[in-house]
Amino acid sequence: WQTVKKKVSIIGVPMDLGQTRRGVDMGPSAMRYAGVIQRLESLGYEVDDRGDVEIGRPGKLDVKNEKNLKDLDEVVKANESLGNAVSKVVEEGNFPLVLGGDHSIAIGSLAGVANKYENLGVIWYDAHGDLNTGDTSPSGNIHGMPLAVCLGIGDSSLTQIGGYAPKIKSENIVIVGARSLDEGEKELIREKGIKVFTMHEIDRLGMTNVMEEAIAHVTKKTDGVHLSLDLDALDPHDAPGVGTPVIGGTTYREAHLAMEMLAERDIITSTEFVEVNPILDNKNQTAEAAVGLIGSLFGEKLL
Ligand code: B3U
Ligand code: MN
Ligand code: MN
Repeated sequence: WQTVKKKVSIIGVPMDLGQTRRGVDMGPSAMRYAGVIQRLESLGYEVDDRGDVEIGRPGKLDVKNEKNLKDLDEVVKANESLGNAVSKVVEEGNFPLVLGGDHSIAIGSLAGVANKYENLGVIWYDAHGDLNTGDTSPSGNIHGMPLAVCLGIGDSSLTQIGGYAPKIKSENIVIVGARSLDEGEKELIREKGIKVFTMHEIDRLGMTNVMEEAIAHVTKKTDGVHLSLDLDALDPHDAPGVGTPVIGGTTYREAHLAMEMLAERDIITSTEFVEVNPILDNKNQTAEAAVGLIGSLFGEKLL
């Protein structure tokens, strides 16, 4: 016998306007080139590649406005389209796999899934908190803000994408792999009581215990869990092709273990893999790592 496997719908988002290093728009191509479709098909999934969401080109790139939100209009437009595309996938009963693009696209992914659940949980696997707003951001880069936006914090043009806010509640979030948090982000984490497993906890408890606790936390009050995986959570040795590498990250093996534990528990209902930048990469190593992790998340075993 074979268990019924959901059809996986892939949506590419060649977004690079949420930050200032060009090249991350090629992330979806790099992951397709690294064989993401074949990898899922070999695991028995039916895969339906819906192509890429269109990204507008502003006349001038990286222009900050008085709100400290770079290229805001195009980021909003693309995330509205992504939200609609993801929403359709969920309504058809398929599993949405979103390929980025910079992390600002999590706003659209979550806009498309969050209203399909009573209480959506989120695992934010990232070196960063992505909890800035225009007021706290040191850069004005919207890719450092999506988790705050999904909590309903920030400019309403972002928080209202998909027509509703907030998308998620602070008690249903867990951040794993953090090692670069800005002051405003730390304050928000304390104020909202957001559960964070920094690299300190991963070193101290080990990835197995961290993931056990993370899974317990994120499934307590929820009826679905979105995994938002930023490749910069991995150590730059294992994932060099990212815009903002931070030394001292999770190893390739720890990341695989985390994905394998999520597969065993079968809790993930939607996901995105973001921040793969082929221009900064070493022979597509980071896209290949991403595809390997996607394999583990979808149930691939070593034996
Ligand atoms: N926290 C910083 C840096 C950053 C956030 N996300 C990434 N980098 N990838 C910021 O600009 O908000
Ligand atoms: Mn991120
Ligand atoms: Mn990051």
